[in-house]
Amino acid sequence: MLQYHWSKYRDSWFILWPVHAREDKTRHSVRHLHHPFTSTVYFVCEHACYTVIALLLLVEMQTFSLLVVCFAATGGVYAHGGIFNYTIAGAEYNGHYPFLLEEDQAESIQRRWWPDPIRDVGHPCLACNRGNPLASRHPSIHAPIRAGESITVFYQPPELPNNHHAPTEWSVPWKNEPNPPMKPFGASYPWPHVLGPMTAYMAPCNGPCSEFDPTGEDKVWFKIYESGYLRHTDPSTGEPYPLERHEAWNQNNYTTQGWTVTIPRYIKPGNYLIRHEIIMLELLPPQFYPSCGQLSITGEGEELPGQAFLVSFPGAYSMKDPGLAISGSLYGAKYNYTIPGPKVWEGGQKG
Ligand SMILES: [Cu+2]
Repeated sequence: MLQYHWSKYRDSWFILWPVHAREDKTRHSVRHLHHPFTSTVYFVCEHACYTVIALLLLVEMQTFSLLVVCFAATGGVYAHGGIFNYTIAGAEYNGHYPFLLEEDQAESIQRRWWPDPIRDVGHPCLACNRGNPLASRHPSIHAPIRAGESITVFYQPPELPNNHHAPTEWSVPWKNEPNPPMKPFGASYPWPHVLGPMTAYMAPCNGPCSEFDPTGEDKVWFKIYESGYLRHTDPSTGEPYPLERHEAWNQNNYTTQGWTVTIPRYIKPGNYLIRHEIIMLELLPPQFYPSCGQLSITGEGEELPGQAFLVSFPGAYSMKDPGLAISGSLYGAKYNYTIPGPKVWEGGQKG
């Protein structure tokens, strides 16, 4: 039996594990944070087992310390997150909620997604994620927006309907998928990650986006937004926050308040996919959380990026990219970070 400490931090339950204790990197459900005040490694509970423990511990919190014996137990239940709602040119759109059956939901602008992350730069669903069970079709709705207007996305899960039906079968669309994949937590599970870059890409659908496949070797994607390491100064030290600190990343703000991206001002009108992506760098391999929404863009622009800005998914990333190779090693890393992928297309901002 081992001694653990529990604490509530950023609305998540954490377990404090002595730093010399066993480090199990094979279990994704565990993530590590280096506490600034103690030489202790935090392991975040993402298992249902721990949710039960956490509830039990609510009673015991005053003691701030107790014995836990089932830490090694692994459930099959994971939960992560993604974009649940969009505000596009001032109009609100529900996303396609992954913890509800596809046929139980109204049409959405969002392609069906899966909160369990993608962990491979070569994953065939890296472009637009995948459903669980897999989506049987793409949405037909496109959100209207003028070039130069903005889109805000929200990672807070909505309340579940009382009598919702959760999926009962799991999809394993690829050999490297975890088995079993995520089982939805619904509204009980807010976005849990902080450390890593945020990027947004677009791809022209050249017709209805419901008939457009943006995956594979075709270089159709270009980046319109990126935010990585902020290099903000820690007032208590006068030094930049290191990469392991929440304050060093924009996720710290946007995934709770909404993340706003502006459509390039002079982009050529038409139907486009917009792909928001957060990469989680705390573990190796890194975790990719892409999500795609369908837009119908109007405006007077005529611009599209040149070949140098275009990438494919998969294909845009390599584990040799410095911004991905660093995953799992943020602690003690230097004060810089290189966001993976192509340069942001600035063309829409000229004029
Ligand atoms: Cu996660």
